[in-house]
Amino acid sequence: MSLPESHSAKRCVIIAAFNEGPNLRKLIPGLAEIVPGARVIVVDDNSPDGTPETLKQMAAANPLLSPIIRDGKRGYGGAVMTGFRRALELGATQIATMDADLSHDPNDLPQLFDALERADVAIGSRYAGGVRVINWHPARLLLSLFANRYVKTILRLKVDDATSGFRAYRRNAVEIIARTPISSQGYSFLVEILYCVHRAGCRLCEVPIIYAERREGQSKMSKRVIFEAIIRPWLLRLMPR
Ligand SMILES: Nc1nc2c(ncn2[C@@H]2O[C@H](COP(=O)(O)OP(=O)(O)OP(=O)(O)O)[C@@H](O)[C@H]2O)c(=O)[nH]1
Ligand SMILES: [Mg+2]
Repeated sequence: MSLPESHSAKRCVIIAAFNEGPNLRKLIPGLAEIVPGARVIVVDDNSPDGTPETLKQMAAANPLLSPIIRDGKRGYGGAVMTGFRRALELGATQIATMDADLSHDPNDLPQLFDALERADVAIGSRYAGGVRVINWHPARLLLSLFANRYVKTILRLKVDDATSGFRAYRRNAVEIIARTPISSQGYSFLVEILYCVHRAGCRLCEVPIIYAERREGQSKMSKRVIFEAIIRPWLLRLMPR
């Protein structure tokens, strides 16, 4: 009889962070209780707010925390890819990604990991079965809803939230992503890797979550990110298999 996927899972949580010191100080200590034994990989781009020092201090007292400090701000997508590679090296079988800004509730992590019993990728979804977003400006919410409808139509993805960065992946899905050249950075990165695993035949599922707007720190949303989000789905659709 085969054991359930979660029974022997080696779990990793990847957090991309830039200038998120105060948020990381709130987020990281609680993770050990929520996902016992999980490795936490924080990929920071040498944040000028002193996050690298904070992470080094925290790691000295927490053997499950592995900070990776890159040599300058190089984008969200590359940070997550660096985290994926480290998680694979560490032998992880289930890998989650979440933001550092407390928009993603770490208490949802067990549900996301458990959903890997029935899928290769579990998406923490703001929009499956209704909208669950707290404190977003209506214009921001409309932009996000429109972006999702746009992506879903062009790429024929059967999910309601293709731009959520709160996800859990089985190792096989991360291996597929790691050996694929991924070119986007902002939200498009999340769409591109989802499309990549979907095309490779991975099963996707959505787990409803509540998303809260960040309280501290600054958004890294920019015009460049929005422009990329408009163009990229077409480039992906035209890409040969
Ligand atoms: N290492 C690294 N992390 C980044 C970079 N850009 C963004 N991040 C992190 O990626 C996560 C998501 O970025 P946010 O700025 O929250 O972007 P967002 O969630 O799309 O925007 P908001 O809804 O406004 O918060 C956060 O934890 C950021 O700190 C980057 O260039 N390098
Ligand atoms: Mg955010």
